Amino acid sequence: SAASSDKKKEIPNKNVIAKLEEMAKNYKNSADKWRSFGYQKAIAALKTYNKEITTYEDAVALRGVGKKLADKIWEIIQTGELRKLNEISSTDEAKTTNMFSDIWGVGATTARLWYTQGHRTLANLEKNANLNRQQKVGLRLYDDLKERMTREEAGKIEQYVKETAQKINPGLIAMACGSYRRGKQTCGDVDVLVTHPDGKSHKGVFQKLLHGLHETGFLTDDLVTQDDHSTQQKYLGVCKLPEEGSQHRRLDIIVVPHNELACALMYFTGSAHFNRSCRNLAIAKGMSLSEHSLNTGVIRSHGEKINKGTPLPTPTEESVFELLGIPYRSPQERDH
Ligand code: DCP
Ligand code: MG
Ligand code: MN
Repeated sequence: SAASSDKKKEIPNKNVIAKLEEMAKNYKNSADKWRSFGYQKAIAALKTYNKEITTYEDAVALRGVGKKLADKIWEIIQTGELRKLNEISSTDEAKTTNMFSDIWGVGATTARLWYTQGHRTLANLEKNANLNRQQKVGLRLYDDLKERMTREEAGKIEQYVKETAQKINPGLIAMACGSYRRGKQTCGDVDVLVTHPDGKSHKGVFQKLLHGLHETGFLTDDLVTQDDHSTQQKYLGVCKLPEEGSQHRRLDIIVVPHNELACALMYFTGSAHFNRSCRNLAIAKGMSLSEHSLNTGVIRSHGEKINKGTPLPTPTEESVFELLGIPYRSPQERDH
């Protein structure tokens, strides 16, 4: 029935994962990175497990989860709450560093530094802290950027970029990857991949596209423009739809050559956790996977690459899965 298929789509242990993610974030921001790693390992194990935890034994049996963490998982399942989280996140220091690290371009170290320097509010940071250009953008657009957008709005942003690209060259392909392609109902940003099927007409498009998007006022702020000697170009910035009342949204754009499309598409679709699993799988098979290619004949010594191997032909995402020796997974099935 529709109801049971709805249920299937829901992430198992959603509340447990959310609470453990909060714990990891709080420990990261309080400089306890080892504890934070511990929680991240448990979150990864839970996501891979992908079934509802119903007994304490289920929790202890999770890979990388010891008794103390299992107790916490069990407490969340039984009470819906975690007392330790309420305790560590309620201090003035935790609240302030969590708020600061939500600014785009601000990591845990900077957030803590500002706290020790006596900063307590965003207004105070704006007036007195030493901010770089990106952090200034992040702070100015704080409320807009920390909110996720609807899938519908992400689709409109994709469309806007696509139309601008196709005015430059009607043959260009522009598609939203990331959480949008994985079918999520909300998106943190829009990740647009641009390429051209003829394998050469993508060249020169990157700068023209950014220029076109700036010209109409669609792009409001640049964060990172990476146009070095790589085959792929990458842009991180902020855009705003021309509609009345629209908010600033994060937009990422990559331009890739067509022969790298499958690996770029797979990388940019994610999730980050899924990418990590695929890369580890490739390593275990003497290969290496990047956003550029899947290489075979890679030689490693003590984890270091001695020989980077040779790229295999990967005409489609399906071919990448096949070469890795795993069944194909649609984007919707790549959350973990
Ligand atoms: N990516 C990755 N490793 C990272 C960051 C990103 O492999 N450390 C890849 C996988 C991501 C994709 O890039 O899915 C896009 O990155 P985003 O940060 O935009 O993440 P998502 O689109 O998945 O989620 P969100 O809705 O939060 O943007
Ligand atoms: Mg994204
Ligand atoms: Mn992104």
